[in-house]
Amino acid sequence: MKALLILIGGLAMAFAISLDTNDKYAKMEMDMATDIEADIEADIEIKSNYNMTATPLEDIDLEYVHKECFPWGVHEYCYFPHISVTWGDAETLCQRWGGHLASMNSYHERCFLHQRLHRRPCYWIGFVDNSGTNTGYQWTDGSGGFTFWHGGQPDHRGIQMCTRVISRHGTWDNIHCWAGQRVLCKKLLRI
Ligand SMILES: [Ca+2]
Repeated sequence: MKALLILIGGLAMAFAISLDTNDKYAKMEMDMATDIEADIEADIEIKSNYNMTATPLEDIDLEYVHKECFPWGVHEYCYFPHISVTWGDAETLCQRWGGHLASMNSYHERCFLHQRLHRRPCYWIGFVDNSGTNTGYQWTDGSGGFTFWHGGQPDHRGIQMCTRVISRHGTWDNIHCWAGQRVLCKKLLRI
């Protein structure tokens, strides 16, 4: 009887492990499908969004413009999801708010912002190549040390010199600075 109980217990455990393993494989397959879908969406976004019309900053009532803000560590981030401005106007807007266009200085910071922006439109960030060589990108807030370009980016050397984050994918794409994009700002919190 004892041997029978041990056998039944063993079979039950093997069945449970098998189910758990199947769940893991199913989740891995689902994650891979999601990644491929996000890649396709990001590629479509890269090709379709270059000529988005920008609204001049002076035509926007900054007192009432919609923004959503949230803290993370010693910084506060604000994104402006309902306006579309040039990269230069976006940096000006962030400076008026007390910061700069957002920098991303670590993988954790990138992941955090990706979670916040996931499935929203593309946003300007503060990475600009004033050298026109595609090798001189610098953050407007003076920070550095991390990049997360989308595959094949940065491209169009000397023509696309400003950077946006592709929100669906969390990767970066350089585009024409005069294109209209949403705005993501970052500033140091006063503690
Ligand atoms: Ca590009």
